[in-house]
Amino acid sequence: MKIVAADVVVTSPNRNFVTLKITTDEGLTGLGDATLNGRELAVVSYLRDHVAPLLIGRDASRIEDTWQFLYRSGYWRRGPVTMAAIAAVDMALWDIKGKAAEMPVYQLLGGASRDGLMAYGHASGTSLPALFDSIREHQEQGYRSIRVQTGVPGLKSIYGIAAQSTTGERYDHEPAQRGAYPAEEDWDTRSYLRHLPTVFEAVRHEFGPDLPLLHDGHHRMTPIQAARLGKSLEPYDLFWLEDCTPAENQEALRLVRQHTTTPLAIGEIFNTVWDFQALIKEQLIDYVRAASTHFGGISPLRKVMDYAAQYQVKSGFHGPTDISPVGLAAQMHVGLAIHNFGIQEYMQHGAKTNAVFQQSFTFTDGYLHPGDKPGLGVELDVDEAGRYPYEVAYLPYNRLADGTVHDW
Ligand code: KDG
Ligand code: MG
Repeated sequence: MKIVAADVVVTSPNRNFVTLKITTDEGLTGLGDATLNGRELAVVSYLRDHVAPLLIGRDASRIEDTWQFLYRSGYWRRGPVTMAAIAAVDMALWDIKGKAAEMPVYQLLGGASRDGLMAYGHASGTSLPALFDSIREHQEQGYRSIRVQTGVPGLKSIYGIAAQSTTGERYDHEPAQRGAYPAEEDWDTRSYLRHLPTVFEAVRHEFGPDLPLLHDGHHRMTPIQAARLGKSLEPYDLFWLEDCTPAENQEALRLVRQHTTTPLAIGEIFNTVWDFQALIKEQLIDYVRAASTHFGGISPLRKVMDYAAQYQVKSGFHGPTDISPVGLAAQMHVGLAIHNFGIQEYMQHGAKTNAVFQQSFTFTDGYLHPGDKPGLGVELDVDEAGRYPYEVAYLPYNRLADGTVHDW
C-alpha cells in the first residue's frame, strides 16, 4: 500500500489547526494533527516543503520505519516543529493501519485495559463565587475531576482564567488571542503563593474531600518556591500539581520532590522521551503530560508510557483545545490500551471545530472513549475546513511589576 498524496490542511474554526491528510493508492486516507499553538505556519512549511515530498511512494504500512527515517535522516532532531510534523505522519499512518485492519487503533495497541478514560476539565474564576460556579458547571457536564485556576489579588489578568467569550463559543482561541502581537499579562509569585492555599481550602470546604482537584503552575516558580507550594497544598490532597517549575531543567524536580508529597505532573512542552529520562528514572514525577501531537505521535507516546510503567509513573496526556480532535483521539487510543493510564485532560472543542472534525469519541459520565470506528475515528470535512482561513493568534506572556519578562 503506497502513499500517493500528503496534503496539509490549515483551518481556523474556533482556533487554528494544522492537519495532515495522507492518501494511499488503495484509496484509504489517514489524518494526523500537527497543530503548534502560535507557531502553526512553521509546521505547515516543515510538512509541505520537507516531509510530504519524502512520503510519496513510501509503504504506508511501515509506521516505525517511517518514524525513524523522518527523525534520523533530517540530522536536526527534537524540537516542537520537527516533532509535531513527525507526529502528524505517525498518527495518519496508524489511522490508515486501523482502517486497513478494520479495527480501532486501540485494538492494534493491545486492546482496551479499561472501559473509559477519566477526564478532567478546567474550572476557573477570578473570585471564589465565580470559581465555585465554574466547578459546578463542570460537575453538571459530568466531570468527576477538576482543574482549579484562580485570580490572584492585585493582578489584572492571568493565564488559565477563562476569558468571557464574545462569540458565545467556549474556548475561542483561548488561551491564545487573535492579534498580531501577544497580549501582556502581569505576575507576582509571592502573592500567588500566599493566595492559592486559601483558594484550595475554600474549595475543599465547599465541595468536600472526594472530588479530585488539579492545579497548573505553568512553569512559574523556582524550585524552592515550587517546594513551598507543594507543601502548603498537602492538606488539600491534590490529584496533581502541574508544571511547578520551568520544565527544561529536570534536576529542579529533585529539590521539589524532597520537600513535598503533592503528586507532580510535567511535560506538556516536552518533545521526546529524553526530556523525561531523568524525571522517570529517578521517580521525580507521578504523571507524564506529553501530548501525542508534540511528542512525535502515537508510537513514541506508547514507548514513553511503557518506560514509565516500570517506575509506577502514569499518564496525564495534554488535552487543551489547541490539540485538535485528531490529536485528542490519538492519545485516547493510547490511554485506553496502556495499563498505566492516569487521567486525560479534556477541555472540549467548540461547535465549529466539531463540524470540521467529525468525531466518534464519547464523553459519558466523566469518562472518554475513542469509539470503535476503524482507525482513529475522526474524519475531516475539507469543504467545511475551507470556510475558516488561518488567523494570526498568539499566547499571552507576562511581566513582573518592574517590567521583567517572566516564565509562563
Ligand atoms: O498552547 C498552550 C496551551 O495548550 C496551554 O497553555 C494549556 O497549560 C495548558 C494545559 O495544561 O492545558
Ligand atoms: Mg498546562
